[in-house]
Amino acid sequence: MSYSCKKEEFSLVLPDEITPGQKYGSGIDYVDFEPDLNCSIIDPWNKQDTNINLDLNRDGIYDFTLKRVMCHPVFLGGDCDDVTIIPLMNNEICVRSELGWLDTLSIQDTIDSRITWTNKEGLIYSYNFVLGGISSTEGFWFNILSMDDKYLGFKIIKDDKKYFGWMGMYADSVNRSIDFIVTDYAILKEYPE
Ligand SMILES: [Ca+2]
Repeated sequence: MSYSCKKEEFSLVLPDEITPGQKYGSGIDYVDFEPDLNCSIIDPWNKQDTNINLDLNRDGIYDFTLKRVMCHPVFLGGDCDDVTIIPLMNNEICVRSELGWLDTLSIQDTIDSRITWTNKEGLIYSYNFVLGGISSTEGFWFNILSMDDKYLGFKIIKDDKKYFGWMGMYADSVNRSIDFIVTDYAILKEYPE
């Protein structure tokens, strides 16, 4: 005797690329942050570091951490301020060349397997000033001053599948400091064919 089990046939499709800033289309999950995210240090006299954990595919597991660390204001040797993004688990971010600086992507670019990925901490902004010495500013984002202009590329790896995505970010000058505002994001998802 043989049994046959009739299974309902439907297959899921996962796109293998996304355009920076793309909000609509099959397999696109778009989220507008309300309010926007700002990894800023409110009171550097009291606390010199802060971070924001992000669960972008909303599965209850953090995917990336935005991090900021400053020198204590009383530190007389100079001034420092670092903003980075840390991929968690096996996730990755798009960087430009060997610098490890987070890349600024625009709508002409394509986020897919061919761009440069790393699962190491990526630099968004680094400012250093040594009293009586030289100041240095690093990163590609501090002069991105308008919204909906540049995007960071990310990749979440789950169950051996790659879910590409982007986040919109811009720099906002506040007094002598710079805030990095994350406005929205989109991530690929599987959808029925
Ligand atoms: Ca997650």
